[in-house]
Amino acid sequence: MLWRGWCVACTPRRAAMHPAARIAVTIAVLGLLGVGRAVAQSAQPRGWDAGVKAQEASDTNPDPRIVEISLEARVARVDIAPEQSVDAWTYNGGVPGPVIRAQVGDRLIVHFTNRLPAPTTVHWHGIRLPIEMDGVPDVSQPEVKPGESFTYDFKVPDAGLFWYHPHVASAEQVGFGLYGALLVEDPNDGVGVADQLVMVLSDMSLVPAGTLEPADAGGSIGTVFGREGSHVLLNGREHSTMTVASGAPQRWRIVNAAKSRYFSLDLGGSLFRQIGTDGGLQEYPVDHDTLTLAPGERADVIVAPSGAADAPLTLRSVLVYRGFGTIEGRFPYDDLATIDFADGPTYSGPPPRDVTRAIVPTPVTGATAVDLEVALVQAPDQAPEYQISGPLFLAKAKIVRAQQGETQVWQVTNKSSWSHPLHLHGFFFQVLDDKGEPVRPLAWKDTVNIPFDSTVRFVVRFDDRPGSWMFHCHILDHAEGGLMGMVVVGDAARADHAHH
Ligand SMILES: [Cu+2]
Repeated sequence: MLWRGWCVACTPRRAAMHPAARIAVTIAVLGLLGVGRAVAQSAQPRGWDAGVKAQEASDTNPDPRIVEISLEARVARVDIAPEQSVDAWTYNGGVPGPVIRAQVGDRLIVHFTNRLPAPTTVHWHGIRLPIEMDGVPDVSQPEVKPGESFTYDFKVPDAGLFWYHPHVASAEQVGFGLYGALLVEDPNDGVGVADQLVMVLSDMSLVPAGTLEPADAGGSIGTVFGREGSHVLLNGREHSTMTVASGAPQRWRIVNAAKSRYFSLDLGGSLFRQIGTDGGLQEYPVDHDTLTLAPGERADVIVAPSGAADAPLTLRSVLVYRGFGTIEGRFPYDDLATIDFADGPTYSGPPPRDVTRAIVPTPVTGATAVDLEVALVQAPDQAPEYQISGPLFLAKAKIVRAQQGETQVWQVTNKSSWSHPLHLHGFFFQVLDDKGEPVRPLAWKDTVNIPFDSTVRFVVRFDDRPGSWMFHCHILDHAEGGLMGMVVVGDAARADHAHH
């Protein structure tokens, strides 16, 4: 059996050792030339993912390197469980919105129309795009008002799983159902697992009458905790079923699109082999018993659940302790999906290969130190409020400045009693340990969890894309509640920054 696209990721050592590798390289090169490509074949029964798969966007552009789609935000009736439908806020009528698929380097054109009763925008989480396409109102574009349209048009420079969601009243709009996955594939990534499932994890809160719960439920306490939905969803359904071949490897591309909930996936003891994270493949695989994703984070994992036809597995999410009040008195897990095993022999094909990626550590020598502190403050007779502060900030504007090409080491200290997943727009970073060394395996991140009472460091290089880039907590209630700032990259920063 041949595994597709072995050439790009394989090491010279591997190619030299293994004659089969040379054949695979030749075939992959022929594939690039359009002579035919070695493609891993499905090991799953027909229709194995029909009960869980998300809708996909249709590309109307005949150019193979351009993906052109229409995206409409509108209120629509969706079924989140067999006995539960709700008028949600949707992209193209579904929750989640359609999976947008592109190949690395493609141009993506999205004709967006707002049919919601409120203004909105679309932010492309994790994509290293120009600021004009970043979807932040008043910073990169005006709000798209009801009835208006906006065309997003940019290249997707990196392979990985990304996602899209509004950046206007985001706690409300994401909570009401506005999010979708953007999968940028590298046909030569060498992973060689044909069966792939995009998983959008989220939740939604309904009042007993079956309508959406208002986004301000619970008042300022709800904001401080971060509101978690009453219905936990995998690709928009409260409970799904898939039927798989026992032991056959499959690739799951997972995004946590919930506005506050952390997910920690459990597959009944079956391992998650993580091969990638926010910004594509990581340096080498790591096995996990449970796979934890804070809001905004992504994981690329290989799983090979095995069992008998009469003994299904359950994919569930166990509670994650993200601070006081987040697990106490709550049911310890939520079931996401049942994994049934098809009749037939256990998979006997080759195991998936070790997927590696050469990532160069970003040099920290000469980097500018940016120290930030997150705290919960409460003035007398005022609601408690998250604040982010630091010596490089321009007081209340919460602005960090950077020159194009500048490398910064951010040290973020969380002095509050709850964890915060910090997301930086437009740029990837590498997480550092407490000695300033890069955390292994090396990986590109755009969202990192900062546990309560702890400090996280990361190194980021701001490239040649000037602009005002947001950073904020991806517990969207916290972002709306003040845990948000901005990095101004480029000319505007220069004068102010002479002392570096
Ligand atoms: Cu937060």
